[in-house]
Order: sequence, then structure tokens, then C-alpha cells
Amino acid sequence: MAVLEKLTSQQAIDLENKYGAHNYHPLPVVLSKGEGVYVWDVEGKKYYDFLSAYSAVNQGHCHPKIVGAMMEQAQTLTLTSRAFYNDKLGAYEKFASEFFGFDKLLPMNTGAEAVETALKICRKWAYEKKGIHENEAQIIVCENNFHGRTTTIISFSNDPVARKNFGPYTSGFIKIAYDNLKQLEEALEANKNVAGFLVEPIQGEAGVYVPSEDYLAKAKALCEKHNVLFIADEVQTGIARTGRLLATCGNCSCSDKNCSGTPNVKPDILILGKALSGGAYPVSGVLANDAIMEVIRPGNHGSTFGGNPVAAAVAIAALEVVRDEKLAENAFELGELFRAEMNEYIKTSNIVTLVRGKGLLNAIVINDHEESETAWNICVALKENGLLAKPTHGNIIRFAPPLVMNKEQLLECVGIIKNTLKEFE
Ligand code: IF1
Repeated sequence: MAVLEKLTSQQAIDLENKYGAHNYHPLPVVLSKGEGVYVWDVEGKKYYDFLSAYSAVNQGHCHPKIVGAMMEQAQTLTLTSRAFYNDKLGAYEKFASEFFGFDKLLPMNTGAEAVETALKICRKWAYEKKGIHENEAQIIVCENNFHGRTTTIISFSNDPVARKNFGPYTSGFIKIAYDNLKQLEEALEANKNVAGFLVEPIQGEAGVYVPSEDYLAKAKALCEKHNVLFIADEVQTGIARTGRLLATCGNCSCSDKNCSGTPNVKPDILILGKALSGGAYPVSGVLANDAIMEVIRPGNHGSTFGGNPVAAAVAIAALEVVRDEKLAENAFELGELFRAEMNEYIKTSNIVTLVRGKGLLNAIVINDHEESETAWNICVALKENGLLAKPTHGNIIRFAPPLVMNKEQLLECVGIIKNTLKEFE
């Protein structure tokens, strides 16, 4: 069999089971094509994508502008390493810094790398600017966080499946409850060596937990009071997913009419990934102002692919699509419609207890215990009915379509979701 011969779904699944590490348990569907809000399996069946690769495909599958930029650069110059300059990186760094309202960008590739980069910058700032004794810095994180899967990041995870048997663990982290300002204040007052507070503006993997309206602003104010860096992980919530360019509203240059204009929630360090490239190519990065970013000097940090010309060209195109196609505004309006439709359904449902989210990052909670198979079975039935989604934890199903979806498509998807849920009532 030729290596890339056309396979049946079962053949593709069998190959992965035999030759691939079993680090995932995918829904039983084998995709071979994507365009906008749609994906197709190898047998040609069409689906609505309601996961968007965990909010990496905000601009829709294979967006022509993004793919075009990738192809043009890929045929010109793909990688130089940072041993030399290239003609795309500086322009991208300027574009992204101004787009989000910061002085500088440190370009990386994956979200976890960007989170690790932010942790390193925060610690170095603590030693060189705040005056904390070396190796004594503490970073506050939230229970039920998800920031990636490196050894340091899972060191402060409380998900046993992500953490167990990967020790010894990295120290220097203090865990508090999410959306709990009292615990944040207590941790700041009890520990003089706190360098930063790392937080997801909405806890995605935990089940799309939206914090209290004033949480981020008051958390940022507490950090300022204690000279601690407020670090926002917007890998999943950023790039228009929650109905604004950023869930923390980084006081950016967007003209997003839905932005609540809360400049006091501007992070000291902003972490981006996923849809920074529209799902076409691994691109992530960390943004900060000079007073913080200047602690990084040659030799302190980097990566072979970080800031490569293809990533630069793709990320510029991806951000231009967000701006020009007003994806934040669209996500805001369709998110309101989605939650209204689901709340209507919940009134007469015996199994769905609530819907929550912001913009087009939403989830429904099924009234079943965490270990039940109900949410999984609902997702398998949704697949049969032409819509792809996946449970986060146990009884919670995340719904996150590409932000290019239109109202008619969303209402068709709501119909599929409602009709499928009825099969389980
Ligand atoms: C998997 C979860 C989502 C993230 C936030 C950093 C990262 C992620 C807030 C790391 C990545 C991905 C990872 C992917 C599935 C997906 C995920 F289920 F794992 F938790 F979205 F919720 N910060 N999230 O959400 O970025 O290194 O992956 O580029 O590992 O299964 P990455």
C-alpha cells in the first residue's frame, strides 16, 4: 500500500491504533477535508465543525487568504533560524504588537511553549526588577487550570490524568480557587515572593467556566497593588473567540463595538496561540511592554522555528482576517443567539441543566455524573447527525464553531443539537 493511498475510515483508525501512541481517544470519525465551517470524512460525509480544533480554527478551515499567504511564503523562504534576520519577522512583530497594544512580541510555536516563555519572563522580571531572591519566585495559578502539557505546566495541574507519574514536578507555584478574589488576596498577602498570577480569562478545558464579571479587573488591581505580574493565557479565549478580540480586552487597537473597554484588565503579559494562525500552522507568542520584555536578552530564550517567515506571514494574514471580516462582532452576536436558543431548550429538558460561555466559546452541562458516558454518546449521535463536538470533562460538551459561521448555519446547527438531545430525553 502506498504511504498516502486513499483509505477507508476503519483503515485509517487501524493504522493509528497500531502505529501511533495512544495519547488521545478521538471520536470515531476520520476527516480528510475542511472548508470554512465544514469538514468531510474520508467517505465524503459532510459535518459542521463545532470544535474548531479547540478554538484554533477561528477563521474557518483552509481560509484562502491564510493558506495563500502560507503557500506564497513556503515557496520563497521557510526557515532561517534566529541565527540570521529574515524579512518577515520584524514586520510581523510590529503588526502584532500594535494590533494588541503592546511594545513587543516574543514569537514561539505552540501554546505550551508560549506559556513556558511567559513563566520564564515573569520569574526573570521578579529577580531582576522586583528584587525577589533567586530561585524563590512563586507564581499563583488556579485550580482546574489548563495551560498545556509540558512537565512544568502539568506540575501545577490538578488533573490526575495529565499529571500522575510525570514527576518529579517543578516547584514555585501556589494554587488558589478560580474566580475567588479572597483567596488571591490572601495568597498575595501571605507570600512576599509572588512574581505573577497566571489565569485563563475563561477556563476552557475545565468546562468553559466564565468568571464573575468583575473578577479579571479586580484580580488585575490586586496584582498591581502587590507589584505582581498579571499573566493572561488567551491561547483559547483570544483572537475573537469570546466576542471580543481578547477576553481580557487588552486595551488593543481593535474597533470592536462589543468591547467593554475595560483598559484596567490589560495583562502585563499576554499569551496567544491556536488561532493566531487560523489553524494553518503552529504560531504562538507572548506580548509585553518594554519594562518587562527587556529582561530577556540574547541567549536567554528561543526556539528553532520561533518567528520563522512562514509563521510571520500566516499570522499577519490570520489577524487581518479577524479584523476585516469582523469575527469578534460575529462571534458576539451568534454567541448571544446560541445561548438564547439553548436556554429555550433547557426550559423543557430533563438532561441539559445549563449553557454557559461568551461569544462562540460555549458549553452545555448534562445532568449526569462526571464518569457517565452520556455526553460522549450525545457527541457520537451528533456526529451521526452531521455535527462534530466533544465533551470536555465527563458531562460537559463544548460548542465552539469557527467564527466565520453565519446566522443561518448557526440556526441549522442549533436544530441538529436540539434534535440530537431529544434522542436522549
Ligand atoms: C490537547 C485541552 C483545550 C489551552 C490554553 C495553553 C494551551 C491550551 C488555555 C496549550 C491547549 C488544547 C490542547 C489540546 C486540546 C486543547 C484543550 F483540552 F487540552 F484542554 F483547548 F481546552 N493554554 N489546549 O487551551 O497550547 O501547546 O496545545 O498549542 O493537549 O489535547 P498547545
